Amino acid sequence: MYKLAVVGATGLVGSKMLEVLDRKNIPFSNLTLFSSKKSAGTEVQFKGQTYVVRELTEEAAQEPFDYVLMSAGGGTSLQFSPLFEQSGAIVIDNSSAFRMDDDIDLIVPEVNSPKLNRQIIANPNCSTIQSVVPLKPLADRFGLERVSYTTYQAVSGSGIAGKNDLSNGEQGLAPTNYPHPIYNNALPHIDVFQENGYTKEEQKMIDETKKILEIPDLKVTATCVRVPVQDSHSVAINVTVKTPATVEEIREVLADAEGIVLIDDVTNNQYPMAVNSTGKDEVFVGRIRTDDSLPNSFHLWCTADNLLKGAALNAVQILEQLHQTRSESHV
Ligand code: 11C
Repeated sequence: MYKLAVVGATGLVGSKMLEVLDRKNIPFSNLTLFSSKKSAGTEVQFKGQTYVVRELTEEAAQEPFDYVLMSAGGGTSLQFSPLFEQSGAIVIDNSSAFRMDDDIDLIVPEVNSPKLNRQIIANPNCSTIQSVVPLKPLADRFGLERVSYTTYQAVSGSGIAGKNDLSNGEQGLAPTNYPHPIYNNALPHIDVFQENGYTKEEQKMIDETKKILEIPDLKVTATCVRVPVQDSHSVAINVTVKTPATVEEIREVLADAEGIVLIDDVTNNQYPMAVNSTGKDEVFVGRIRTDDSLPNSFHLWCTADNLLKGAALNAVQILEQLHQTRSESHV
């Protein structure tokens, strides 16, 4: 039985982590909830018990935990994750603070497993997670040459502030989180712009895809767009494979893959949609067709709940994966 801590327990992703833990069979004996000073003292119900959220301090991060689910932003993670690690915990961190460090595992359980050179495991970016789930079985079967992403990302990716901008915009109020109204609009701008003209979100998709799939020379590009959708990200994936494939073969591979639901029946107007992905664990894939402008190239349309598979669920699945590995090694 493990001692588990959830950091950022009152945020959108932290609350989802608790929701997912509630329905998963992970044996922990002791749960501690942490937040910033501002939210400390909040009472949270979990499995019929009331938990009072504690402020995360450097002292608290030196208490003995087995696992820490961390969803508190990059700065907090940089400060506290190494302290939890030094005290013996394995930290599963939802921020981007450590993702691209060479000794840090960046994990999507359907795709790869941790090597644990460090006891901090990074949970990838939400759009990247849902994209590599279908790309991995295609990489294994056909090899990958090039990937081009265009995303249609929900406002919940920006937390409560993003959701408020959309609902307030509907009432005619000015945005406070985004630089422009998101209501009735589409913003080709997620996270900050870099010198190369790409946003940080686009750069994360490019870099993280190569790291998770372990294909450093994969050609990847991305355009990330915020759309007026409350929950669930959609990604248009254009992929060039290395060996010839047919649409039927791509469908077969994806239909058999773990964590994917194929919805691809255009004669009956059936394809994945954000509204149908919300609240679901799987990644939904459809609109599979050839891209006739390039050899061996295909279009896929992929949706997933960005707070579940894109964040909280993936983090808890990493915990399950670790638990399973530990149980097997004790057999
Ligand atoms: C968004 N994808 O929708 C972002 C949120 O790399 O963990 C998550 C950012 C990240 O705004």
